[in-house]
Amino acid sequence: MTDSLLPLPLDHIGVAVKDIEQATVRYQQMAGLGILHDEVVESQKVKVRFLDGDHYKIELLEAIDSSSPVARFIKKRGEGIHHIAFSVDDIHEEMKRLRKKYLILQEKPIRGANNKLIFFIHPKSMGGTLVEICQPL
Ligand code: CMX
Repeated sequence: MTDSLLPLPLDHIGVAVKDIEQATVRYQQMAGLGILHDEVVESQKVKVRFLDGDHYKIELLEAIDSSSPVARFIKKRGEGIHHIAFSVDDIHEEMKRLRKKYLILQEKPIRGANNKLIFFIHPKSMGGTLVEICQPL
C-alpha cells in the first residue's frame, strides 16, 4: 500500500460460537466483558452479541441456520476466531481502493449488525483471515 495510508482502527474481533450464552459467560468470567448489544442479522443467518472491552469489542456469532457462513465455518474448522473488523470513514472509497488488490466478497457494502455498512475480504486473499470492513451509518 502507499506510505500515506493511515492505520485503520480495529472495530471488533468476530468469534464463531455454538452457544452465545455459554460463550458470554466464558468472556465475562475470563475478562469481565459486559454485553453491549444483541441482534439477529437475517441476511447473514446469525445471532450476534457484542461484548464491550475497554477499547475494543468482541462479536460473538451463533448460526441460526445451517446455511449460515458461521455454521459452515464451525462445521469445517470448529469454534474460534472468525474475522477481524476494521472501521473506516468512507466505505465506498475503501471498497474501490481494496478491490484493486484483494478479493472482495460483495458488489456493494451491505447492512451488517449494529447499524453498520459492511463488506468482507476473502480469507484466501488475506493469508487465511476473513476481514470485515465497516462504517457506522
Ligand atoms: N476465516 C478463515 N477462513 C475461512 C473462513 C473464515 N471465517 N470461512 C471459510 N474459510 C475458508 C475455509 O476453511 C476454506 O478453506 P480451504 O479451501 O482451505 O478448505 C475456504 O475458506 C472456503 O470455505 P468454504 O466453506 O468452501 O466456503 P464458504 O462457502 O463457507 O465461504 C466465505 C467462505 C469466506 C466466502 C464465506 O464464509 C463468507 O462469505 N463470509 C462473509 C460473510 C460472513 O462471514 N458472515 C457472517 C456474519 C458476519 C457478521 O454479521 O458479522
